Amino acid sequence: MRLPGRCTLKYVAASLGRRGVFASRLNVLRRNSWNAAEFMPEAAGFEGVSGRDELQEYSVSNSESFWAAVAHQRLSWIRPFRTVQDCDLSRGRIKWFEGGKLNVSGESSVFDCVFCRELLEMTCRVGNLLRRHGVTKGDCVTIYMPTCPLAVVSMLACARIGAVHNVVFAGFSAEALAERIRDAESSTVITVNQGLRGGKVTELKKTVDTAVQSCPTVRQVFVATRTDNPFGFLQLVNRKSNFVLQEMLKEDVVCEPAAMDSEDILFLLYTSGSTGKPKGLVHTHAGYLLYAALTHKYVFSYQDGDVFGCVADIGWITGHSYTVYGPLVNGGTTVLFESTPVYPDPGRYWDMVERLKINQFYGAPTAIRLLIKYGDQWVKKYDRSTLKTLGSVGEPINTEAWEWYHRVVGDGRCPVVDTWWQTETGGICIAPKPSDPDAAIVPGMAMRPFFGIKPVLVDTEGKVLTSNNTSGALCMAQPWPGMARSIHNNHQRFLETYCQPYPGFFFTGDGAFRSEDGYYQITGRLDDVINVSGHRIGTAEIEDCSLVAESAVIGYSHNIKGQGVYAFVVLKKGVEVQEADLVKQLSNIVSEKIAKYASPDFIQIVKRLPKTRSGKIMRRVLRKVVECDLEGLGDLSTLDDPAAVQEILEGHEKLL
Ligand code: 6R9
Repeated sequence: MRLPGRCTLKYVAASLGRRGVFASRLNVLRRNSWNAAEFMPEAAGFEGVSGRDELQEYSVSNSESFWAAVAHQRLSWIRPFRTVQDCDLSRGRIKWFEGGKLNVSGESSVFDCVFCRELLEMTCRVGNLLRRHGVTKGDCVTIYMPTCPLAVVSMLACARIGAVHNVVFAGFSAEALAERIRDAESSTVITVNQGLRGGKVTELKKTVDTAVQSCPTVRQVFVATRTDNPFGFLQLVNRKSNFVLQEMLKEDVVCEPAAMDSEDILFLLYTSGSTGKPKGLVHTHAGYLLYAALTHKYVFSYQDGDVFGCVADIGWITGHSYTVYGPLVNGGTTVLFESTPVYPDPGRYWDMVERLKINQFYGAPTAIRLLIKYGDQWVKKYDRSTLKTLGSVGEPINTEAWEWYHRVVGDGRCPVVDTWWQTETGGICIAPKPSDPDAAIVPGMAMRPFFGIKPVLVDTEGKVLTSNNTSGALCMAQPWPGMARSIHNNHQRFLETYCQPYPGFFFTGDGAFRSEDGYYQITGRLDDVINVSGHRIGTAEIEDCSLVAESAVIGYSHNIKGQGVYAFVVLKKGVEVQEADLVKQLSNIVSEKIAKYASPDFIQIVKRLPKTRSGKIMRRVLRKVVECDLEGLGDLSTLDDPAAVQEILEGHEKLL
């Protein structure tokens, strides 16, 4: 029997049938009786606030009083905060709840549940292990593991001892991993001997071995055994290598949680930007945890005792906020999904919903689009009556996918929430819920800002667009506790990317449309970032990989992945290769340097790229060629050499 208010980890291992269940009660939030409240019990003290819209209005115009009340009531403070906020967006200064101290993995008030105890004990053991091996407050620990209990335990162990975790998606290559370890100046890496995903074995330990060769800051690597395959220790001069699982078991089950300042760093998470180098976004303890917990509770109507099924990998922000921190801070039950939606068959998600009695399911449109192709029978085979809310994240959800999700998966009775947010925002910023109970949801629209969020649309001149039925650059007009504080070791880049494009606002990099009714619809990135199966990748990162003279990478519309990668390349002079060989070679290079998902779907070899007279590649022209929109090619008079376009068009036709 599941008891309300216990944190439980339900682990769906890659190999079917192997399932562990772990749980813990995390101590940040005080339990509250949410059930009867239509909106937020915390809002009870706000004068004149009775409905959803009034609360929204109150939360942005009385931001200090709103966040103070929520933080006081919802977080357990070791020491209460002195100030609510000290923010200046124009200077990239963002501080919340200063003077406060807390620890997310603080000792539990309720440990009568065996699974809660198991998770806490493991967290303490790993915490002690790390401490004994010299990891101290503020040190960075890189976690290169698939979504599994030990990965979550490692994250929580870092939080417990005040170390900063840096989870790197286990699909990233050795080179991409090394770049992130070096940038984070990580002293310690935690990995598994091998990963298992969708029936395939991935050699994670070997990848780490390769990566750490070029990472002088790494003192030690801890390895957990995920498969029975034996592995050897890598010998590095003056460095250690340890075996986490065995060593951990020698440790004490009591590990004193460090009292963390609100603004101490909880984690770094690398994401792609429009230049080649990935950026390590910085998230801090109090504000992030509060925001993850609050959005988890209200966007998904999460109730005590519900089982939350977020299938995102912990290597992405969605896994951090809605597989790990949001549900656990809310004392809830969370599911760890380590596999793929089609292994061993396309019923995998719904089989899991039936077996684990999942109440909220949160996934990506790319998976939905893939599953549609296999037919409704894979869904209908399983009992989905426990489902209450369906969530979508990571990329725009097209109407067909939205409707199938709603009609087939949710039997037409579960609200579908299209949630817009980013690694930078820490948690969901725009979503159809919470809403008044009878308010309709518009398919494919993220719709409403969350409490405390004030979106604005800005035109190219920087003018705020006040009317509805208009599109512009999506910015946030005021800070909120969950937002990133900086880019690790590069605050200047943080300022340039987010704060300076529209002074006084936080620029998201996305464009949006605001409807006649004032609802938001995300229209896509405004920069050179593309979104492949919900994974962000900078076109410049791919371009930096190639061994060719010059390349231009663009995103094109792909019916499953959302966007695919199309690369135009110019070969070095005198290079004699078979086209097919080169295409294979380049794909391999991108897989090795970044990850498989970033590998181009199409590579077109061209003699030259269309450029302006000042030498800028005209990506707009390349996009139109790929979209086969000749009329949309527009004004080509600024082109340096108009013949380039004709050549490219001919080559493109051949490729198709
Ligand atoms: C949470 C996450 C962020 C970028 C973001 C936007 C796109 C995310 C979306 C969406 C349309 C949605 N995005 N959710 N676009 N509708 N509901 O995905 O974070 O990996 O940092 O990506 O993803 O372009 O800017 P992250």
